[in-house]
Amino acid sequence: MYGLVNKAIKDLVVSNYGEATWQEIAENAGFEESEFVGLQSYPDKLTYDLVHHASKVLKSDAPVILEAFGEYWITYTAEEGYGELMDLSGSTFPEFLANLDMLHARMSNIMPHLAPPLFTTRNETSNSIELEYRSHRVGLTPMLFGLIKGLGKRFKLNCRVKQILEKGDDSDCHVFLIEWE
Ligand code: 1DX
Repeated sequence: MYGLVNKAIKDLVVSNYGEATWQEIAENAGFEESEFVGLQSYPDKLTYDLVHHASKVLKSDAPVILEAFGEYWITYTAEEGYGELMDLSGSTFPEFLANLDMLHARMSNIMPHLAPPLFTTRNETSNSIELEYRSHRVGLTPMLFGLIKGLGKRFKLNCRVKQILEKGDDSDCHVFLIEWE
């Protein structure tokens, strides 16, 4: 994944636990450089290792960290220069969700190593929507809960997210039911 992802993980850890805690996590994960380069592509394994070692050091389950990280990603990227990209992706919450592939296609044009998941929306009502999520990465559905909640907050909505389908033998996608007031 692009270094921006690892930078966001670092930023989340440093702002909540301080630089020393981050140093311990980075060292345990075998990351020896002092910084990540946001626009450089890194092996996915590094990101998984960072989450794994953050989980050990912070004594918190990996899914909890992934969910917090997903929520953080929305505000972090908005502040790191991708706010306009997000503004262009929809003026309402359901519209943004429906445009996720377009957002990723825009990024892929300039970031050829982007390996984004695929999203489809379905069964939209006035206060709910279902989101299909297909990824070639495993284990990241907890992050999706945080991403969706963080995105809802960006639209000043408090939403509930529940997973209604797990990827399995019969399906290649995870499905989330998203509801708001
Ligand atoms: F619900 O892979 C709301 O590297 C959502 O299964 C979900 O392959 C918002 F640095 C800049 C850059 C770069 C900006 F320039 C990405 F390169 C992308 C900013 C998306 C905002 C996907 C990140 C692939 C890296 C992936 C979970 C789970 C998608 C992370 C969240 C808005 C983004 O994102 C999986 C990669 C951006 C950028 C957004 C993503 C890669 C998402 C969302 N993804 C790179």
